[in-house]
Parts: sequence; C-alpha cells; structure tokens
Amino acid sequence: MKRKVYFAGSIRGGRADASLYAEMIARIKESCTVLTEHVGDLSLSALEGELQRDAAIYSQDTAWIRECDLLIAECTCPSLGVGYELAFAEKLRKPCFVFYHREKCSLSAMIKGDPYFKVFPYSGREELFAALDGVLNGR
Ligand code: 6IA
Repeated sequence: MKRKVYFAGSIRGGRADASLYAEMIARIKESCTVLTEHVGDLSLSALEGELQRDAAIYSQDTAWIRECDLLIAECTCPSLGVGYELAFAEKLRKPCFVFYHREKCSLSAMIKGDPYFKVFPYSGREELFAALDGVLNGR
C-alpha cells in the first residue's frame, strides 16, 4: 500500500512558494498518497482560506496528521500553522522532514534546534528535489 504523506506549507503565512509546493506534491505523488493536495493549489489564496470554517479545517488537518505515515514540510515561508503541525506530528511520533531555502530564510530555532526533526536546507531546485527523492526512497 502507498505511504500517506501529510504535506505542510504556508497558507495564511503567505502564498509566495505555492507553485513550489505544487511541484513537491507532484513528485511525492509519484510514489505516495498526498493527503493535503490543496496546499499546492495555486488558485487558493490566503484570503479564500479566511472564508472556510476554521474549526473544520483544524479538525480535518489534525485527523490527517494522525492518519499519515510521514509529514513533509516546506518551511521557507514562515507559517504558524506549519509550525503547529510539526509540533503536533512530533507528539504523535510521526517522522517529520523539513525543507527550507537556506538563502531565503532563517529557519526558526524551534524547528532547526529540535533534534526530532530531519532538516534539509537547500540552495536550489536540484538540491531540493535530490533531498526529497532521498527522503521518499528512504536514503
Ligand atoms: O498558518 P497557515 O495558514 O500558513 O498554516 C498552513 C498550514 O495549515 C498548512 O500546512 C495546512 O495544512 C493548514 N491549513 C491552513 N489553512 C488551511 C485551509 N484553508 N485548509 C486546509 N488546511 C489549512 C482553507 C483552504 C480551502 C479553501 C481549500
């Protein structure tokens, strides 16, 4: 059976990297099921998110984190929601893999300094997708 991946990326924190999330999700879907495809939906703006019922979003997303086999987060664009999801997944002992562009952001010490998270800084697409393939192939 395909592994279930919870992909986390910024929504209300800003949508600057939404197309990158979509590319990462497409790559993950080659071998796994992605529970959170909407995170890479380019038509989804932070404002549209405001119109959803927040309690329903929280309830669905935490259920998906319980269900997932692993969590992959792209953290270049800082997001309170992604930070929360990482802590929630750690509590459940789900494997967590964090990617961030080392020149474009200074990753929070609460993520970078937590030895539970496997953190992958990258400088360009090639490095990012090689590291992502490594995670997906268990290297
Ligand atoms: O604080 P943020 O909004 O940046 O948090 C982003 C994270 O929270 C993502 O990894 C999502 O898993 C989760 N999240 C935040 N907003 C939503 C949401 N909004 N739907 C699902 N998950 C969300 C409504 C989207 C809807 C129009 C399709």
